[in-house]
Amino acid sequence: PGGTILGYPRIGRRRELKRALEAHWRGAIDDAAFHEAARANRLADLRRLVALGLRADDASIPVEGAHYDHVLDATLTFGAVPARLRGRLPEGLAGEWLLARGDGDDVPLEMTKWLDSNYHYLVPELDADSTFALADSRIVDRFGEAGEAGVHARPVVVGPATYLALAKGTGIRPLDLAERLLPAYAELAAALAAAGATWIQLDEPALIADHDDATLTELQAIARAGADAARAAGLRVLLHVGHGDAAGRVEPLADAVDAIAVDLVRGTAPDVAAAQLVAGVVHGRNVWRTDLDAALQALRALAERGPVSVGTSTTLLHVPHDLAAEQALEPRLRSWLAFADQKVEEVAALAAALRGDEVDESAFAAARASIADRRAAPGVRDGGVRARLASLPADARSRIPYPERDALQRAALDLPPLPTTTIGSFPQTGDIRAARARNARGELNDAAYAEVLRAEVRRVVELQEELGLDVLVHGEPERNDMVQYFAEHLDGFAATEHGWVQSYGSRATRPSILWGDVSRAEPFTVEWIAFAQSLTDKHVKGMLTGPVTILAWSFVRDDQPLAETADQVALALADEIADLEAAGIRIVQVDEPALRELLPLRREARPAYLDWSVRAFRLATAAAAPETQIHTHLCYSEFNTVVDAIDGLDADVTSIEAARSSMEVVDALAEHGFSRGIGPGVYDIHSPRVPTRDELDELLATATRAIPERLLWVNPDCGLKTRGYAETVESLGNLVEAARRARADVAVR
Ligand code: THG
Ligand code: ZN
Repeated sequence: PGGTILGYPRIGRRRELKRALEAHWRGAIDDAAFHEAARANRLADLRRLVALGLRADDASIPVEGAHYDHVLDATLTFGAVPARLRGRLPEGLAGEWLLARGDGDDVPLEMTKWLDSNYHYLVPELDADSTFALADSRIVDRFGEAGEAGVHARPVVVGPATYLALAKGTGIRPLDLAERLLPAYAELAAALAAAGATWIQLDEPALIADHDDATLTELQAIARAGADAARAAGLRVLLHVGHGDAAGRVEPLADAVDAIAVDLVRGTAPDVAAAQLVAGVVHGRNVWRTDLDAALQALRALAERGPVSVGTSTTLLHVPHDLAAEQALEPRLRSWLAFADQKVEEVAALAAALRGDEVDESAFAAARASIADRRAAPGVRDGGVRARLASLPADARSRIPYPERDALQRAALDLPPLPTTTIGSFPQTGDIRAARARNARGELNDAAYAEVLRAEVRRVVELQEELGLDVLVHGEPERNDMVQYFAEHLDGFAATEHGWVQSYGSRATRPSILWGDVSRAEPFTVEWIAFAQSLTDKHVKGMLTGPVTILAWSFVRDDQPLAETADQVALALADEIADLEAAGIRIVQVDEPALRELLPLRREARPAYLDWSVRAFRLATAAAAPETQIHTHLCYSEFNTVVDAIDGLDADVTSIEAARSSMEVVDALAEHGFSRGIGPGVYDIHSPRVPTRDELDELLATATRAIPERLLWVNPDCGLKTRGYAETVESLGNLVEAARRARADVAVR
């Protein structure tokens, strides 16, 4: 192919797929109507890709089009039903939704992050009795359907090495099931060939992640066998890895495939002369325009080594559909950006230039001008921000030693043993969302909207007092999304109107665009926290999002190291903390749920990441008075890889997810000798179930066995934003009682 992309957003330009999914789940549309909506969405995307300049006749256009998740599609395609549902998984959409969303006692497949992206996939559940066969025709059908749009497409499927590497095995090692799985890939390839397909794209990003040598060799062998199976059926194979440096990982596969798509934004080109190199020079993960001159130069250099074509560095799943939808974006900023559709045009322009025909000089000139303009634009470099960072005092990242702070805080805060608190957000009711939407449409004026929010804060504070919680929160009704809210109030950021990126299933976020030097013009959380504090004698926590999470959930400028950008965000947060303190707030929580998420896939890159991320957090928090208690919250359980970093954050209190893993993390912390305040979540907020008295007692007892009582806090796993009020009230009531019983036990001992 002349130019290609490795994947395209699937949720629809106006989130049509989200609407169809949720309508079907509500029962508002039937199966046929859902399928029709999903099909129309896929066909619209294919036509769009042709219009944008991809060739329709030579498998340049990928077709994937999952309803919910592409890993789930592989699970369904190969009939890999989890043991607990075997023999009773409903046919069709009902079965698909059962795996994706669960129903009653049938829990859904676990969801976890796709490599180092913000996309969450459904984890295959495999065991010794797992079998695989071509059980579902969706991949074949979608290839045929593309023909209706006049597109001879390239079907995409997760490759066997990656499918197994991302699976969870019970009683077996998933990779040991390769022999059983591969024939199912052969069946799929045969069916595609019979339907007229000429190429298949096997996504094998697992080849890029961190593995010991033996595992890497094994993954390579499985990927090769998958390619062999496809070729045996007469298909040509595009092996797509993406997600970092492919050099040293894919060379042994070069003779087994026809083309290899690699990420040249974050990696180097492997020497794969036997196969065509699909050079991923257009960034699939960010939204900045490509430097077309530099890309073309790189492509020409590669072309001297062997056959080359133009590609994106990864699928475009991780960027929004189309910049053209962003009419409210500041025009100058807009001129620096490329969303999925603009990236397709970049690929097409580069492909034409590489072929040597029809060089679109205007595209190259526009890219050149855009990059020069961005470099020189006001706000991209702010002298004040830079001067402040350059002249940080030597102690800007350290507080006095924890034991001294701890003594001061105990005296200042007067909290009971095993203090109870929540993570920050309370249920976002339909009323709040509706008021926000009406305010955005201009139907509810700002004063009236603020009154709705204040009424909610009042209700949340009263509720917490009634429940008897010790450290209160204001509930965050004013925040749409924790990162977006910050981006809207800090200089250097822009928000989009329609820039949705799928997070999981029907859910999406609109990542903010961090384009310039970051600073804070004026306080933006103080008014809310101070209002809540005025309603109670208990302490109200200030609630902030940490620098790493703000970066992780935004599209971040690519013209300086992340460490530098993180430090700028940190200083803006430090300013907010200072103002919270000045308003009388004694406890401030700085959340870093994404600390683990940004952790590089490759081990060798981790120390540098952990160093800058920890330093940024400390810069945000170290200027707080020693009496001010700094909390942080992290949203995951498997955190052995970052436990040193958590320690390095030097927060006074850290709350973490623990209930779902029955407090396993507590042992890891105890082993590590963690010596500051810790709140292992005793209640799993990801489920509407109300935790029982016995469960809470049991989890708290486990925690008190491993962690000194003087360090222990009692809190849920995470924020309550997605929960309903009824279950929240009941659960928190049980939590407070459990803490009281545990306190009594402690007093007896
Ligand atoms: N904020 C941001 N990024 C995130 C999370 C977040 N990434 C990781 C994790 N949390 C992803 N989880 C979710 C959970 C819910 C939703 C999105 C991501 C969600 N979205 C609404 C939807 O799709 O309908 C839209 C919300 C909105 O209006 O902004 O429910 O918390 N930045
Ligand atoms: Zn959380």
